[in-house]
Amino acid sequence: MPSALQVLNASGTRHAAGAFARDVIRGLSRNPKSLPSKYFYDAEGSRLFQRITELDEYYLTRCEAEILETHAAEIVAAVLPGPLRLVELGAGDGQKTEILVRRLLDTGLRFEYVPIDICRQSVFDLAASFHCRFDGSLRVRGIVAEYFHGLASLGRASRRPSFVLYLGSSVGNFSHAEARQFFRRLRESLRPGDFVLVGFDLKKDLEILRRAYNDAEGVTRLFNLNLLERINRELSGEFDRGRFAHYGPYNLREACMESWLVSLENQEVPIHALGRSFSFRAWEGIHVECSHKYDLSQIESFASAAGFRVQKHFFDRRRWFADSLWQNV
Ligand code: AVJ
Repeated sequence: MPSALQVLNASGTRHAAGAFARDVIRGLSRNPKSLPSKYFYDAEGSRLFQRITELDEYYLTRCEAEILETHAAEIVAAVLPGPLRLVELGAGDGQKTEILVRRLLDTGLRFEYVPIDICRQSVFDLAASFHCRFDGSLRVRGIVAEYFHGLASLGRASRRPSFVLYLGSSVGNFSHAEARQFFRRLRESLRPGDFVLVGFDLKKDLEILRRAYNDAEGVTRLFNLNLLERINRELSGEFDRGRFAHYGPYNLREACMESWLVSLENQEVPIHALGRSFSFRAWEGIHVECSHKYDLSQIESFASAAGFRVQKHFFDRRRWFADSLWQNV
């Protein structure tokens, strides 16, 4: 296969600006106010998330890297003789993916790597760096799109079996109902025999969880505040970040870490591109994220409800995180 680098915009990104405006109006009109987590990831937000993954407190990324380092050979053996296409949903900087890519290449397999992400910058950087690193042996086709638009743009005609990576416990941002629907749609967009590897953060000591989302350096706080900054940048908002605090408690009922931005005073914030202002009472919160924590029975019920067969769960040595390998049967 010739070496190639391609970055495509799948349909669905064209109306992105309009969708952001609509979702901001909708979210800030709710009670309690909320903003969708997917808007964290503009260029600045993706950069801040990268910094989070390097924090001592944020164990998730290191646990998953350990899982992939330890079990790459077994994971690769389980998906052979395929795949001819390695798809990654929400690729980030690809550090963890590199481990699997090397293993797959070591088997002599020639395949295509397809990172799909809504952050244009992430896809460009990742596609370029993988293209350089594996020059000649890996075909890279980056797609800037929401996941299902990206998957649909791959085309159903191809005869290539796929291996889809959905790492990092990104699924944690979905409610359980949304996650069930997500996995069902994912299975519908795959062919029989295709594999998926899904990362899930596991339930654990609440103090470890609390620290992971309330780091001493305050990077998580900046990550959350970037959502308001993004409204300022893209919709001419007038949020003053000094007037909002970060609050990150664990919700036991839902088994998720919650992130809130809390208004420190009564305030009125104009968002000029929307032609209106939003008022905040002192101590009123904007809910910006849920990061769900799972146990194995939940993971297995997600898989079976969507029509996947669980091949195996892979763990780090502390069992803080799981990568679960499923096959579309
Ligand atoms: C990228 C969604 C997996 O929920 O742990 C990190 C995002 N938020 N710190 C997570 C995040 C605050 C992260 N995910």
